[in-house]
Amino acid sequence: MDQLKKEIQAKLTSAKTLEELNNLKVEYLGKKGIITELNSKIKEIPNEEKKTYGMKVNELRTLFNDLYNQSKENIELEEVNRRLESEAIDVTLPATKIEVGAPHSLEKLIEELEELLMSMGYDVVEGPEVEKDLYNFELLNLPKGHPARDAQDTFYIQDDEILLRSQTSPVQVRTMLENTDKTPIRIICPGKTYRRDEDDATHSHQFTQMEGLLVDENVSLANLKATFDVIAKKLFGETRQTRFRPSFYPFTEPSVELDISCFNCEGKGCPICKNTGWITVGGAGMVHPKVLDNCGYDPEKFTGFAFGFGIERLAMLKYGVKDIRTFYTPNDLRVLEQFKRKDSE
Ligand code: 2U9
Repeated sequence: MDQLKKEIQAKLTSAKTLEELNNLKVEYLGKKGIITELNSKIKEIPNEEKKTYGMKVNELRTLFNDLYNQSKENIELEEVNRRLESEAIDVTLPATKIEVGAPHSLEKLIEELEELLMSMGYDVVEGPEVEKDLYNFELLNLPKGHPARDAQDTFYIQDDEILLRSQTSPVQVRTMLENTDKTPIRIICPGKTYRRDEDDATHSHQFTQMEGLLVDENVSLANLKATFDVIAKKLFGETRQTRFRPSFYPFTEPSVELDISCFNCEGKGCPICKNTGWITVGGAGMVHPKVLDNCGYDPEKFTGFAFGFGIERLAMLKYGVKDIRTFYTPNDLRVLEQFKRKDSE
């Protein structure tokens, strides 16, 4: 029995795999196993020794089971450790660089403007590209037959009532009508617009606008100037100066052209500013009292300013793009990659 004990101890503690362990179980505790056989021999043992004999066989079985369980636990633990080791991740290794796409330059510029104006309290509002003549022209003080709404310039879709919007102004009209007399209205409206232009280096039948509108009590042209100043400096540099030039739009009175001092020559004169020192980047004005009235705002109580930018024109100036068609002939990676976001964006 002592010899068997030693043998069991040696075999079970040196087993390396679960298979080896199971073979040992069969060898000792199986139907014809060594311990099973010893147990069945109890019949042949004289009565007075049966008790001691039985206890010794039981001791052997308990020893076997204890060592077996211990050994099984160790082997399983070793297996887990081996797997964890093989799956270990070296967190100090440099990460795989994931190539991400770049936003379109027009999108990037719209986002920059949106972020700036949202920080000034503006909401971004979008609207349909297929519009009613009513919102695109009529309520904006451009009645049918008005010289400024040449039917040749507009894509009409159905008779003369449904069209592709020629500006994003109908979005402002809709917003005002939905809010009548609630102030302030402080919105920017970016989006696609359509005009029947012949496409060339500076014209496109489909282009992008961002218009802004602020309506409240006591809004003045000085507020518009200050707002334009912030936009000009953010887009074209802190040293930009701004000026208004008189203009005419049916929906604003007075109306102005928005000029910035030339960022290329700082006002000395160069081809970009055509030697004037100034570059026109958009248009604006005080909302015409008739438009306020048409859109449900009492012109005796409220005033407002509106401004409009052609995003392609801003992007051409800002990024030095010579041909507007570059924006619409996509997939030249050399162009796209210049607009990849930086980690901080
Ligand atoms: C409402 C009232 C007034 C929007 C305005 C301009 C001046 C303007 C041009 C810029 C370049 C169009 O893309 S462009 O050619 N836009 O000059 N837009 S004021 O005035 C509004 C809009 C809505 C209710």
